[in-house]
Amino acid sequence: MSNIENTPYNNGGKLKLAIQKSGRLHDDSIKLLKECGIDISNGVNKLKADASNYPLEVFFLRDDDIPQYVEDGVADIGFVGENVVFEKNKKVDEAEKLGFGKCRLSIAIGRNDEYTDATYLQGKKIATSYPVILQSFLDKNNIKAEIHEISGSVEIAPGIGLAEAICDLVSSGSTLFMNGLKEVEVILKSEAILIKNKNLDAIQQQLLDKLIFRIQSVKKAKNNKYVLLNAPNENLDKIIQLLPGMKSPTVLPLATEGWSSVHSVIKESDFWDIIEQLKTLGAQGILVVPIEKMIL
Ligand code: PRT
Ligand code: ZN
Repeated sequence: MSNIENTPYNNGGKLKLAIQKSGRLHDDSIKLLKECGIDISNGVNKLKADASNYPLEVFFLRDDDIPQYVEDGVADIGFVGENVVFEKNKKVDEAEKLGFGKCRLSIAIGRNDEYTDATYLQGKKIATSYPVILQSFLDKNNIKAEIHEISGSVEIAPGIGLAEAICDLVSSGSTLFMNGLKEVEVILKSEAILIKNKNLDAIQQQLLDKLIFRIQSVKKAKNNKYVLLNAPNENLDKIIQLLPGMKSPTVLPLATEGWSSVHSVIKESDFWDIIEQLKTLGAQGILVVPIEKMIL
C-alpha cells in the first residue's frame, strides 16, 4: 500500500471532516479520532483545526448543519447522528457506524394514558423536533395526526397542553419519566455515523478508506477482550472450544505439571455467558484485558 501521507493531494491535500462543535457528540468524536491515532489541537471557540499527524482538517459545526455541509462538499465527511441525517434528508452517503451517541426516536404519551397501537395517534397533536421522520412513520401506518414542530424541550409539550403525545430522542428514559410520560413506540434506533460527500475524488476516498480502516480496528477492539487463564490439561480441549480466538487460542505449558496457560480473544458480550462454564471446567486465574486496536 502506498504511503498516502506522502502523496501530493489536490484541495490542499486534506480530508475535511465536520464534527459537532459542542454537545453530546463532540467529546466522543474527538476521542474516536484520538483512538485512531489522530490528534486535533483544541478546537474550542474555533471554526476549524488541523490534525497534527493526519491529512485531516476538522470543522466544528452545529450538528443540524453537518449533512448540508457534506452534501455541498464544504466538508468531505461528517460525524453526526443518524437521526439528524434522516431528518435532513440530504444527498450524502453513510460510510460507517461509529458506535457512540446511541439513542432512539420514540413516541411518548402521558403515563396514565392507555396505548393500544399506532392507531391511538389518529387525530392527535404530536410535538416533535423531527417532523420528517415522524410524518413518514405516520404515513406508513396510515395515520393522520397534527404535527407541532418545536425546537427544544419537547417533553414539556403535553404538560402545558400543547400536544397529546411527543416524538423525541430517548436514551436513559429519565427525561420522559420526570415529565410524567411513557415511551410507547420506537420509530428509529440511532447512533453517530460517518457520512460522506457523493463526489469524493480518488485521493479523498483513499484518505477516507484509511480512516475507516482505523475506525473499524478501534470498534472491533472495543467489542472484544483479551482473556488469559490457567487450565487443567484434562479439560483443555473443552476450554479451547469455548474460546475460539481469532485463529485459535495460544496454549503454553505452565511450570506446574498438568496445567496450561490459555490466551484468547473473545467478544465482551460472550464473556459473561461462558465464565461459569470456564470455572466449572476448572479454569483459574482468569484475566480479562482490554484491547487497544484489533486488526484481523
Ligand atoms: O448545538 P447542536 O445543534 O449541535 O446540538 P443539539 O442540542 O441539537 O444536539 P445534542 O448535543 O443534544 O445531541 C446531539 C446528538 O446526540 C443527537 O442528534 C443524537 O444523535 C445524540 N443523542 C444521543 C441524543 C441523546 N442521546 C439524548 N438523550 N440527543 C439528545 N438527547 C436528549 C433528548 O432530546 C431528551 O431531551 O436527551 C433527553 C433524553 O435523554 P434521557 O437520557 O433522559 O432519555
Ligand atoms: Zn442540533
